[in-house]
Amino acid sequence: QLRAIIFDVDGTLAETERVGHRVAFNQAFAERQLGWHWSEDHYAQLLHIGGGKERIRHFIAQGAAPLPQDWQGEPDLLRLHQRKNQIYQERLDQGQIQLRPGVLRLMQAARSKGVQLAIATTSSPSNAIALIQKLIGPEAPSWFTVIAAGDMVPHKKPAPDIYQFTLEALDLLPQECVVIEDSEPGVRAARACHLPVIATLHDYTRGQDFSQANWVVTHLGEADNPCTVLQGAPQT
Ligand code: XBP
Ligand code: MG
Repeated sequence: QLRAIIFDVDGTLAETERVGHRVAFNQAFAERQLGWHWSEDHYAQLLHIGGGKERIRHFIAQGAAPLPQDWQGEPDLLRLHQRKNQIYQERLDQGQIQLRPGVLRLMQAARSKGVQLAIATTSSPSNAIALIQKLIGPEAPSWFTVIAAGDMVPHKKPAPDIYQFTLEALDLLPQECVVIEDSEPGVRAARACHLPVIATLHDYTRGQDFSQANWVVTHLGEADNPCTVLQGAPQT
């Protein structure tokens, strides 16, 4: 019996990366006069690294990023990331980001049937909460039994930590839940915990390997915008 739906946030609830996080990273880089710019193609590759701080660290470690003379390492990186999140949340407030089809419908249907909702995201808790408050409503955080996010666990997706944490907090078995994800690292993280996964595709993750997902769909679908099932049999 289905007892909980666990949602990823970025790419799953909304397409936050292209017009949200990526633009915010670039603006924070420009403000700090770093001369760095993440194009859409480059960012698609960087998305394999979960977490904003980890993504910047990886970019620097690749050696292609010129560092200014006064760069202080980790404290500077943390300031840069904090500023990125501020810009991201301003963009959210300005209405630059919308929910994907079917997300709200599925949440409302689950709630009406007593199925719990949870969030398991690599993104910072403040970003996840700002997104659901802005796009669903100020009371929306109370819809979720668990909001597991960011640094609450030591290792980010594709490590299974955030899904393990969410399962323990829900106190449910994997087969009593279903996960909605949009990326290969996210699918791998959930499958490592034996959770069933529905992957909803979008342009940024379309080329990734979703062979581990139980179902792959174009999106969650609305009455006037039905989804297409690309992998796995729809359950009757
Ligand atoms: C999302 C991410 C995040 C966001 C930025 O992954 O990887 O890093 O890009 O978030 P998922 P922060 O959808 O699998 O959770 O900068 O707040 O870390
Ligand atoms: Mg995602």
